[in-house]
Amino acid sequence: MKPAILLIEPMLPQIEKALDDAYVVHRFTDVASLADVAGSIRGIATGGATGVPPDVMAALPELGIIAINGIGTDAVDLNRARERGIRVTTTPGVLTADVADMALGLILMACRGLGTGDRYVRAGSWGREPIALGHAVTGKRLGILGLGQVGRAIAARAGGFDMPVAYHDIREIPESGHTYFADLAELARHSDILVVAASGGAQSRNLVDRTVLEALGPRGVLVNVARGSVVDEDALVAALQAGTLGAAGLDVFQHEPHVPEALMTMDNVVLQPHRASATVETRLAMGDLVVRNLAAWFGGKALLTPVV
Ligand code: 8YV
Repeated sequence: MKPAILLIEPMLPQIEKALDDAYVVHRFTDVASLADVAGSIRGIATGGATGVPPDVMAALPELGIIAINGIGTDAVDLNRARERGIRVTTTPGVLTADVADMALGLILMACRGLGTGDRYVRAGSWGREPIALGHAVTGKRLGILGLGQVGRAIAARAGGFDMPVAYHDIREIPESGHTYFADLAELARHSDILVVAASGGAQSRNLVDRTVLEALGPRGVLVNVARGSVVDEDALVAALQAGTLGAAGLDVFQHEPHVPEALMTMDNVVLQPHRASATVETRLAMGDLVVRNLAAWFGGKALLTPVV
């Protein structure tokens, strides 16, 4: 008999088919719907931002593995998982390039006003009214918050734009060759563009606060491809409204899919619906890792990419 798993967030049809072939897959709607099958569920597949709600984890006595289709672990209680002996896997490496590409895309859109230009052409304004100039990207000073795999991939791409790179992280990474700032506000003051690539969770909550945004300044650009929780969203909206921050490119938000109403009408803000890893190629590679991690666990073999 096939073992049972819970699919909390939908995946590509090919990936879901592979799961259906190997398991009895229960698609999550709410905890109450789990009641009848909870005792049979031994595995979970879920998204990085979605994770596993605590009441769902608590409702599954036989749970042995959580395979996250992403690199973020902030929506899964890793301590509780450790206590219960539940293994947790993520999908590192395979999404790095896409997320870094998204960061560069948001930088280009925010600085060069690509969204504004697109809307201007579509509105038939070309030839009828002027459009404001954008700001150059090449040569601008780039600050990166979080020099992990994604941060380093962003730094590598910035080299193509002759951007000097500096960063803030928990500790200095001398082999990176980039300038380290132990103080995030100092990094912001030094940077024209600040990209958030730090992982979410309690330790990074609201790291980018009013002080950091003020240090980035009225010509500064904030880009976030990590987690909305790393940026104080109220402070961000206030800074953009007051003009103490120049522009923003945002793929993630504090309470997704909610986006603060005030951002919707700002021409100096570029908005994306949390889709930095959302390409066919990458989602296939991520899904494949989810499938292989689950198969390894159910087959009693070593996990490919465990975090717990
Ligand atoms: C995905 C993410 O959008 O990697 C993560 O943690 O948040 C994103 O790559 C998500 O995991 C898919 O739902």
